[in-house]
Amino acid sequence: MTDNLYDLIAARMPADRSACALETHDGQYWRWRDLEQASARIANLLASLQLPAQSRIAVQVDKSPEALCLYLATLRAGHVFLPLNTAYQKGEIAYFIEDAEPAVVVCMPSCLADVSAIAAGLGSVNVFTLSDDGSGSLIDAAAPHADEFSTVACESSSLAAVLYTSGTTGRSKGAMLSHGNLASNALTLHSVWRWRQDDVLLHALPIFHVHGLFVAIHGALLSGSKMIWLPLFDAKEVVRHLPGASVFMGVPTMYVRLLDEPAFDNTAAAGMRLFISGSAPLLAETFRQFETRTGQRILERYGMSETVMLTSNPYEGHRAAGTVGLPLPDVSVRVVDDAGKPCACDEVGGVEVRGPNVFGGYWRMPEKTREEFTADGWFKTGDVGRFDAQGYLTIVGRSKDLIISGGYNVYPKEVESYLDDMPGVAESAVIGVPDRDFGEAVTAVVVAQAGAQLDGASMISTLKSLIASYKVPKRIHIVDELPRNAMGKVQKNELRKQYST
Ligand code: MLC
Ligand code: AMP
Repeated sequence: MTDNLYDLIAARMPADRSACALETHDGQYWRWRDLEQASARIANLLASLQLPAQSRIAVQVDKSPEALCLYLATLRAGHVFLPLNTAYQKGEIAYFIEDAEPAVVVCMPSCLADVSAIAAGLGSVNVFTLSDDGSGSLIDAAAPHADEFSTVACESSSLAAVLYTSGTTGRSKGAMLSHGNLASNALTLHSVWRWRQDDVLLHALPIFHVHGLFVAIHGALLSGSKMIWLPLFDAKEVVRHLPGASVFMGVPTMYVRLLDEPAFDNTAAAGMRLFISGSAPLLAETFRQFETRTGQRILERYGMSETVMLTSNPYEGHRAAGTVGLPLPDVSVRVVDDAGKPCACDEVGGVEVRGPNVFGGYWRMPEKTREEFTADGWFKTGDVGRFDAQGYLTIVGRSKDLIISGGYNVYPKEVESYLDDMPGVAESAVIGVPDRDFGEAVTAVVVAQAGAQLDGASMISTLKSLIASYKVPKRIHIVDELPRNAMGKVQKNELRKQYST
């Protein structure tokens, strides 16, 4: 056995490979053997392409069991998985493909023409399709291949995945995660959340981010536990499947929507062992309402693409509303002041982390990587928090100009750059305002050029053709000028106060 993460997964599959690994909302039944064989066929296809080791395999596809097999196949073949949000538009995809230089791109059939055009400009990129029903040229091409595959040996430091996260400058950065990063974090979570083989994970998250792909899927795979696989989050569907499940993971928006669902009550949740929340702050109010409704206390944890998971409220012991809990056993977390000196208890400062889970750096951005680490090797998360006397961490804000909407990160700078390019726009400021459903709602405040007439609604529809719809402001306010401080810097705090209703 090598340090390839797939070896660890395979070693922990149930001995009985005919047991159910995954069941879909529409009645598909995948045995562990099916996952092994389907991923082997795709791994053999990748091997037949004779790609250099550690080639990037870029994937922008809807959620399906075959997409999971593609992830496993990429690990098995020693390549690097590069998942992309299905909401990304053509211009965004072009950036990722040009930056990551993947050897293979697997896309939704509806995007084939655009992706092929982008790929054609880059030389030898293999393009395949995979649709939400699991059909596509990828599966056709893999079908004749053998359903056994000898997993490629990897070091713990070998790259397993690149996850793009937007940057404060507006340019997305690819966080490079190794087999060792992913394995160590998955094993730690397996133990702290007391995963069991008879658990059933109700999986309703997207699989192109850390939460749905690594935290949720690795949790189930490393425990040999079955997953119930929903194509997307729908509160009614979740309630319908809860009686067959024991673990659920979601972003706070999902918990708010579940609480809005009258059928969601303590009977529906009675068989559940664990509800976990993360990716964005869970309001203490949501935590309390959830407990009142179901008798269960949501376990909140905290992490990010660059580090996978960092802290968690305890499985046994006090789950403190509004906190993200305690550092995971093998993760070091500190809160420091502006001079880098550790803060005292209850003092607010920057959150920094170190551990086997922390990524190796940003793809082809050595400068940026250096900036984000301290001289003594701690990664600066960009989150601001404080520890209490019991060692629980509370995230109180962010030093990075970032909006988190429904668990998706939106960097204002990126949206502002698209707004500023629009005819008639003099300048813009993008802020997050509190929103009951999404936590924060992206909102833009725009100044028109002298004599220009701007129409917020048509600007919104133009933006939708350019960027992922979750980044598009829900509202655009047209104003005469933006508030500035003495240094001439736009006062976003003032705007947030003014436009928070
Ligand atoms: C969808 N929309 C959003 C949105 N999601 N707008 C703002 N923020 C979001 N998150 C848009 C849609 O495009 C649509 O626009 C409109 O809102 C209504 O869509 P909807 O049908 O209500 O949305 P839905 O499809 O139900 O999606 C909501 C959601 C989804 C919460 C289920 O956003 C989601 O799955 N979020 C999870 C994100 C996630 O996995 N994050 C983990 C990152 S990893 P229009 O205009 O077309 O009508 C990470 C690390 C860690 O952060 O710690 O885990
Ligand atoms: P991403 O870059 O998409 O992985 O998002 C990571 C960011 O999400 C973190 O840096 C935090 O700002 C935020 N985050 C994740 N989990 C939590 C949480 N439980 N509470 C508050 N913020 C969170």
